Amino acid sequence: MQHLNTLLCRAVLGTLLSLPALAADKTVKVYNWSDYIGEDTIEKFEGATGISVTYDVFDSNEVLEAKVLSGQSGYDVVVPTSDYLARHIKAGAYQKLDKSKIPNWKNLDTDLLATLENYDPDNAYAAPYQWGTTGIGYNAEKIAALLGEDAPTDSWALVFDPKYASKLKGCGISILDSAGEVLPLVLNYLGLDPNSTNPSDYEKAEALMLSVRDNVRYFHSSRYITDLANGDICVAIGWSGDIFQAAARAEEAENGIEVLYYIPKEGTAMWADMMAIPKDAKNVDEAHAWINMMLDAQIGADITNYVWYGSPNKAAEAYIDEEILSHPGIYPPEGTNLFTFKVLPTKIDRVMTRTWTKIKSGK
Ligand code: N2P
Repeated sequence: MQHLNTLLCRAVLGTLLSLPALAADKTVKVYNWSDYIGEDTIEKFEGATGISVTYDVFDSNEVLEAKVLSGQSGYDVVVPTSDYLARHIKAGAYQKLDKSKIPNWKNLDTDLLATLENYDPDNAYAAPYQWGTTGIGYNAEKIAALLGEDAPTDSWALVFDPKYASKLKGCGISILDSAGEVLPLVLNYLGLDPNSTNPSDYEKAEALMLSVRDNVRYFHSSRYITDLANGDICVAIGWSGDIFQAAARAEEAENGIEVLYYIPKEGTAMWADMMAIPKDAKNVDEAHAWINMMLDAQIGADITNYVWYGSPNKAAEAYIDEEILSHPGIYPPEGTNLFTFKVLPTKIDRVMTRTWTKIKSGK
């Protein structure tokens, strides 16, 4: 009897101790872009799966790349842009996805998946998360006051032509801090191939950037959201959804600031950010559960409705606000002048990094 009691006691204790321990053991470490998820997405995932989430953010592919290529990212899911993804796949940085653990894969837009095969053949390593464009966000009132009728609010000239940029110096210009994001835009503005492999093209881009450098308040890839919303800067080269989020924040604050976004007529980059599982991931099942949940129609729509980036999820469209689906800045109409990033040779990559350092230091 005594023996049985001890056994029972052990069994009960064992259950009590091990169950919560097991639940607490289930975690997933996610590394995503800042300002890029729905308000309650993490909470919903935790509630539905019992997996707890460690969620860290970055604001540049370069920062993410350093971690991923070190082979010790410390994360289970990361979200590089498709051209960076391609490079990381070649370096052997990711594990293949097990699609049998991602039943929501069927929700994805098949045309988009076909395009993404340029970076990831057979879509073997990554699922699209959100996509968007890079463009210009500006404070409507300040630009009108400083440039009047002349304001080229349909062109990169607003920032890339010293004639205009010099007049905006005082109210504040910000530019994304990324060679890979900005140099292709400058090349494209100059009428050159945005994916040029000719080093002398980068000299031309450098010369143009140095001609406006003095007018630039800062290079940063996330701070502009708050600063545009508060009126601390008046122009930003930034990502579509981030600028719409700045506009929404200004509206909520009722501070009288109107933030607008445009895709310059000379053309811009359209990109997609991709969910992938690094080789060193410790929680591979949980990583698949995360990816699967992000591809749920309602969750996908919640994300887009909050961050105002395009959704790769066809099934989500039924739940996405009409205002977003019909917005030309989010779902650009046919005929919009758009290009995509290509994977460039390592040599050119180095040229870009050096060029960027020179531009930022102003020398
Ligand atoms: C979100 C920025 C994501 C877009 N803040 C960059 N590819």
